[in-house]
Amino acid sequence: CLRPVLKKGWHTSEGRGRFLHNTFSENIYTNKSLMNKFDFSDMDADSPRAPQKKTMSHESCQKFSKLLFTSFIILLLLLKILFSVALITLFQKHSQFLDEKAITKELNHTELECTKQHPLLKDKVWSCCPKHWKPFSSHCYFISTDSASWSESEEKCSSMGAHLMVIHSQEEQDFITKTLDSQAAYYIGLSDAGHRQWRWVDQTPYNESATFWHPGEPNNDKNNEECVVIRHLSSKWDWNDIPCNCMRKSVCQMKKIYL
Ligand code: MMA
Ligand code: CA
Repeated sequence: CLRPVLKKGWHTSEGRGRFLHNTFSENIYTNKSLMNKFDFSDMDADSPRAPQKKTMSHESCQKFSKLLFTSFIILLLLLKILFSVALITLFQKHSQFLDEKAITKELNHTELECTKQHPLLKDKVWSCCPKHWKPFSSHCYFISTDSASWSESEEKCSSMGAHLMVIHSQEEQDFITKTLDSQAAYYIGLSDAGHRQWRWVDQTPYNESATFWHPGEPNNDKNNEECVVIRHLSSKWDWNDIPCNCMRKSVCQMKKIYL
């Protein structure tokens, strides 16, 4: 855009004033052109401080970028810390929940009745049985008053974390029979695994010398008596084999819980 103005100046006879004006214009245009060349377009051309302003602005911009970047990194770090803390807390809560669930599953009962152990037994001080269960020696006993088959009775005991009663001694049998109804028969945890192989539900060995069969039993009457009840006959509590599908009451047993 400089050239047309200069041409106008050279080819007219309007005099010195016009020429000077054109020269002045040229100077102005030259300056403008230079400024265009150096791309100061966004600055005030009349101000000598303009380039300095530009430098300051660039530095500020750099500082601002640095600050923004640092803030971003700090924010990222904070987020990372926050996320880690949340993750650890969540993991701890989950572990606690699993532990509680395991304890509940292990206990199977919400209320316990406990007695203080001998003071010499330091580690676990309390021995407990679930509420409504009877404690004897190292076990707890539950008398089921509804009748069921042998396997259903065992399943019911199992659902409470117990099994059908395993009789280890005369004392144990006497303790439990004191509380039973003498008109009823109760399944115990003894059954025929086949060919008169007697098996306790808790896998303790069948010890012939610690059995309490009624005289003449087990007789496997009609060849289908594979489960055992304890019943009161001839003023004595003893054992009889009966068919496993007979509906009878039962006694559940579990080990005491030590806390
Ligand atoms: C019933 C039944 C048997 C038992 C006999 C004893 C008739 O059958 O309880 O298991 O052996 O009585 O007489
Ligand atoms: Ca029998």
